[in-house]
Amino acid sequence: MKRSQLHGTRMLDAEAEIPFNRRTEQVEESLRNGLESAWSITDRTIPLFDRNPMLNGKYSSATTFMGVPFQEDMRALESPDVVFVGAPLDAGTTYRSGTRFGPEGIRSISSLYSGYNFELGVDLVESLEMVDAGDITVIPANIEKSFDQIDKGVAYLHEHATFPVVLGGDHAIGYPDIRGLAPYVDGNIGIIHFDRHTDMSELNIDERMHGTPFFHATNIPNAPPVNLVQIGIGGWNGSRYGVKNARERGVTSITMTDIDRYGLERVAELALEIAWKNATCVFLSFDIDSIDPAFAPGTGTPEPGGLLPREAFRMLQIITREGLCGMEVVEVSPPYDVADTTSLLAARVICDVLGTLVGEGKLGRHFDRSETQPESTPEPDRA
Ligand SMILES: [Mn+2]
Repeated sequence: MKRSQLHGTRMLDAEAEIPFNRRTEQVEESLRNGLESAWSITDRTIPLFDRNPMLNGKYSSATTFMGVPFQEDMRALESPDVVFVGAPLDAGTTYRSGTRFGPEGIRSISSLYSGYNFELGVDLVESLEMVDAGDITVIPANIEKSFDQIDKGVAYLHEHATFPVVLGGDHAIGYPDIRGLAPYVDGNIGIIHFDRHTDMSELNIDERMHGTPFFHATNIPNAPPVNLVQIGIGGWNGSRYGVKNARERGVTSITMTDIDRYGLERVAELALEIAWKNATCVFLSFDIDSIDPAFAPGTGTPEPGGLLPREAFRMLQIITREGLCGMEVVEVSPPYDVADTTSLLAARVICDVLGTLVGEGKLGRHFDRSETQPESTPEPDRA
C-alpha cells in the first residue's frame, strides 16, 4: 500500500478543488462592517468588531442583549444612547477560566427581560436608543493585543458619544476599557469598582492579568487612584501585593465589614463622594464575584461572604445617581454557572444601572466634557 492510495491523500488534493470565493467575500465583508483592528494585530483580515463567522462572529438581533437591534455595520454607527459590546476574554484568568462565554451567557438570558421595570417605573425601550455591537475580536492567546483591540473598540464607541456597556470577559478588560475612555474625558475619571478583590497588583504570573486592571488604569494620568473606590473587598483569595499598592496610592477600599457596620446607604454615598471629587465623570466596574457565590457561582475566583443581590442593587441605585460615562460587568463564567443565575444577575445589574440613569435623567452620553462638577456633593437625603 502506498501513501497515494490513502483516502486522506485524495482529500488533501480535493480541498484544492473547492472554491474559496464565498469565504473570501465573508472575510472582506466582515472587515468592512467590523472595521480595522488595532495596529498590533498582524493578520489584517481580522476585524476589530467580530463579524467573521470563521472567528466567532455569530450575533444577530436574535441573540443581542435584550433583543435590541444588532449593529452589523459599525461604519454606520450613529450616536445611540447605549451600545452593548462583548469582550470575550479569559486569557486574564489566573484560576478558573470560561469568561470568554460571558457575553454569550449574559445576552442569552437577557431575553428574559422586556426592558420595563415596575419598581423603577422605567421602560428602557421607550427611553433609550440601544444597539448591540456584538463582540470585539480579542486574541485568545495574547493579552496585550487583546487590550489594544478592546481599547480601540471602546474608544470608537466613545468617539460616537454613546454609553458603552461592556460585557466581560475577565477583569483584565478593566484596564483597556478605561484606557479607551480616558482620551475622551476632559478631566479626571472616577472609578467605582465592585469586587471581593482589590485587583491592584502590577502583574499576576508575569502578565497583566485579571488581578491587575486598576494598577494600570490608575497609571493613566486622568484616572487618579484617589478617585478609585472599591466596594465589597474581603476574603481569603486576594493578593497582598495588590493591597500594598492600593494603600500606597491612596485607593479607597470598602470592605464587607464596612458595609455591615455603616450600612449600604452611607457606604454608597461615601463612594459617590470620593469617586466624583474633582472628577468629570465616573466609570462603573462591576465584578460579579462581589455578589456571594451562593447567588453567583459562575465565576472564576468565588469568595464566600459577598453581597446579597438586593444589597448590590440598592448600592447601584445610589452610586449611579450622579451619572456614569460607561460600565463593564466582568467575570461571568457560564461553564461554572448553575441555571444561568450568574448571567441573569449580570443582566440585572446592567438593566438596573440603565434604569437608574434614565430615572435620574443622567445618561452617560449627555455628560458634557467641558462641564465641571459642582464643588460639593449634596448632603444625602436621609428621609
Ligand atoms: Mn474579583
